[in-house]
Amino acid sequence: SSGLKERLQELMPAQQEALKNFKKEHGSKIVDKVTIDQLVGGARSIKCMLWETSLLDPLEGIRFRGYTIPELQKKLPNYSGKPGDEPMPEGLFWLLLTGEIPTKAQVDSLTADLHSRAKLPAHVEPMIRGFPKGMHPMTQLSSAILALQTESVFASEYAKGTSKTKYWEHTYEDMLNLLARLPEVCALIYRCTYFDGKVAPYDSSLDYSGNFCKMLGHDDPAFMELMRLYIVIHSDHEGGNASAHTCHLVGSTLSDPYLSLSACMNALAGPLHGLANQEVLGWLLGLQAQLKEQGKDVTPETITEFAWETLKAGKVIPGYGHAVLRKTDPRYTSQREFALKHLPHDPLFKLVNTVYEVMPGVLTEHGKTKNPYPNVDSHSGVLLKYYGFHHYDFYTVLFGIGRAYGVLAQLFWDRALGLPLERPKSVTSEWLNNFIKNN
Ligand code: FCX
Repeated sequence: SSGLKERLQELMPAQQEALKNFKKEHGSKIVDKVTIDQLVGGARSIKCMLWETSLLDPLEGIRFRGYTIPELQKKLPNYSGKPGDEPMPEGLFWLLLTGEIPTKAQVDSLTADLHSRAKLPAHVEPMIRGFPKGMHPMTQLSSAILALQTESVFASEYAKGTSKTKYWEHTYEDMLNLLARLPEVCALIYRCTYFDGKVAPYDSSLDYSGNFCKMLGHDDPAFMELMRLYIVIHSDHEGGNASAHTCHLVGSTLSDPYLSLSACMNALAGPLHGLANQEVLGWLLGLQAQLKEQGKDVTPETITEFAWETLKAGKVIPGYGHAVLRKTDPRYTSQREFALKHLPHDPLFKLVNTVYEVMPGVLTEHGKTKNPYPNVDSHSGVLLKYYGFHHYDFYTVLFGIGRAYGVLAQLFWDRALGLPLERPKSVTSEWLNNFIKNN
């Protein structure tokens, strides 16, 4: 064992007690009000959920257990031990769960624990191999996670009549098994969708990300570094975003972590959410192709023209805007810094930079979006493509691996804290009309 479970067991009683007492003392205090705009408009920014692992500030961006991305890059252990290298997702997971920065030895033992749990049940590989050609990789991922559910400890212990006080323990087992099995599942999807279906053997001498890249067939150490950063920055973005909220909501019915994570992936697969990273690369390549066809150079003026064509066609500019953020996403900035370090002369990176120069102005003039700045999805495809990973309808699967780290860590605390079934109130238009008449 890595010691993580024991540490959580030590931390839990105080957390449970603190929440119980806090509710008792402050339970009736009002933290927010709801306008009709918010009620009709997707519940934007209503504070109505407990989410311990991260918090999003509209201007500063995300903090994971209080730490910004640059702070994580400094404090979390990395694979090489060299300062400046990217943090390991296993270390982030420890932090998300415990609120504590782990040592390298703790991270290594968690890596070893995950490796020891990685074997897939026998029915999953043939199922993935049998998926029809053309099935979107996110559909395959969500289905494969559901198929893994036969192994759920939570579901089988619940069926046997386990006590509420043990939910956390079954959730812990499921979340580690599930994270451990995702690399092979994703590698199978990737190799079967785009190649001959051969997957490199599992390599437990590497860390989680290194082995994952190798199984995908990309064993460049720089790509492994990118994957570490990629998983870390995509992990968690507080609780209200569609994928995180879905996991939390489904889990609140005591559906096990497999059922909850599969549902989370279906939310992530939408173009307004995680699918935007594939849409961004499609948009950039479309821009390049059109300008080439017209014999024009890529300049701020030609990009502006192309952006307006997109907007006038009634479409969004993928990778720009955000439901909460009102400034450039620090997840974008960290990827930009990675590019400046590893691929400063890449033509597509230069294109992304020029888009970044003009797009806030275009979107401001367009006058609709509340945030004209880039989000995480605006940059990720360019980095992946640089390393020869150009199958862009697979990009959201990589986002999914990252997201699994965040939502499963919170799902653990949902069960450890005994959070209840989620059930907000809806109303009809008639109810609203009556409300207005009477108020
Ligand atoms: N291009 C064009 N129009 C945009 C826009 C963009 N990038 N972003 C927002 N708008 C429009 C909206 O479509 C909406 O128009 P409407 O009034 O006609 O419906 C108006 O501006 C107000 O939207 P706003 O309040 O600013 O944004 P929302 O909170 O409703 O939506 C998302 C946020 C992210 C969905 C929106 O900005 C968008 O569609 N962006 C493009 C897709 C994208 O990049 N998604 C990924 C987001 C994220 F990082 C992730 O989840 O991965």
